[in-house]
Amino acid sequence: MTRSETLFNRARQIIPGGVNSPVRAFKSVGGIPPFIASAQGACLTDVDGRTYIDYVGSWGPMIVGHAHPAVVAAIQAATARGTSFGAPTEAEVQLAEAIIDCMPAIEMVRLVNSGTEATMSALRLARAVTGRELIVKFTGCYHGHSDSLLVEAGSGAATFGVPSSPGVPRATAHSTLTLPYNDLPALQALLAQRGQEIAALIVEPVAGNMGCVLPLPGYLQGLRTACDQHGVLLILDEVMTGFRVARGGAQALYGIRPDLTTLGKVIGGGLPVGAYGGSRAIMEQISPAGPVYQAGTLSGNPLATAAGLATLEIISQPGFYETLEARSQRLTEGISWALTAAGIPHLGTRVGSMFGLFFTHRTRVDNFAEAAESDLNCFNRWFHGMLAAGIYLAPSQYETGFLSMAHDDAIIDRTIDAARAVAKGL
Ligand code: KE4
Repeated sequence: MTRSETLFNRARQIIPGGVNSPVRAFKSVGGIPPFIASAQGACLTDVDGRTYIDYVGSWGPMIVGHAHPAVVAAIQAATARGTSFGAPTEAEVQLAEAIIDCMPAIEMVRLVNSGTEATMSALRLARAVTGRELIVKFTGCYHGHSDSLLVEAGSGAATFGVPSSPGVPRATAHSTLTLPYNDLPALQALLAQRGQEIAALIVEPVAGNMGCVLPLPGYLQGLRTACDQHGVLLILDEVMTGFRVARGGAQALYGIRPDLTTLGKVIGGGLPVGAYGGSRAIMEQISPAGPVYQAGTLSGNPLATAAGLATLEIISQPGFYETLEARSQRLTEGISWALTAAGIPHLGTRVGSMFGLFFTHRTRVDNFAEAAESDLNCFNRWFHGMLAAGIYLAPSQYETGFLSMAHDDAIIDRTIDAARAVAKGL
């Protein structure tokens, strides 16, 4: 029995599913998740001494690579000055300024501890400033686990949501309407009918939680226009895309100005940071400046802000995104060639250094229903074949892969070689 297996058995006795976040348990792909002992650059090492090339990157934060010397040094220096004060610090001001410098739509920002807190707070704020109660989300998009967002489509599109988890009150789910992603007419019809009741719509500008699904041309601009026509706030959930697909996030890449933006992952550099921001007029409604309450013991934590600031400094260096783009393109093209050579039907998707792979005959996947047509058995064989070859991919068809600046040409070549060998056996 491997040490990971021993630890997993021990963990399952005292932690639900043996993990502190469900996707880590490998339930959809099967098998025992490697317990990680350490990470460096592009690689993870598990407790049995096995090393993997990592394309999960802690689900997005590790864009500069694991244990980057500058990030480690910043955290170590902050630690020596004390780990938490529960009082304002200069680093929080600096991180807020760094975020605002990259995203002009954000004039004011509040730091929290996770993406879930960011989206939950942004929705409360949107309801408060509009005086409306309904929200709209899109099937297949994930925005964290607050009650309003653990909702799936009801009987038909645009009907009231139903809880996607036990414990979510029906009344809460009833306040969330769900629509298919990339379907502008469906949104326009809903807003024409109920726009005056809707506070906000929240959307992943590039969907990363149904696999990697891109917005259709004009879709995001269409959301913006539809929201403007009905006084609905547009919340871009950039927890995953923020500072990932571009330094200014998807809103810069696609030229969309949201009313509110939610952030996480990269801005914490691997430590717990989330954030939400928008215009001064909206954000000044947040306590203590305004009446909308939101708080957090460890919000703006000195270690987390140090890690975030060090990370944002690295990604702001000239050529960072251009290099990441070139490497990401070479990786995903190499994998696709390997699968094509082996005669495996697939569709690769990518925006910047976030990428997906569907085992499907489809030439496009525009929404969750189409993503769900993929061959999950083939995905699982692919996942385990690559894991055995030392390549650590996201353990679910409905997740997204991430590159870091530490994924150099040698790492990418090794990955493509592994893909060639695994593809032949699919
Ligand atoms: P957290 O609460 O996990 O920090 O962020 C929630 C969240 C919000 N918005 C988007 C677009 C997200 O992708 C996430 C979280 N992403 C998942 C990965 N698909 C985190 C991994 C996990 O749940 O363990």
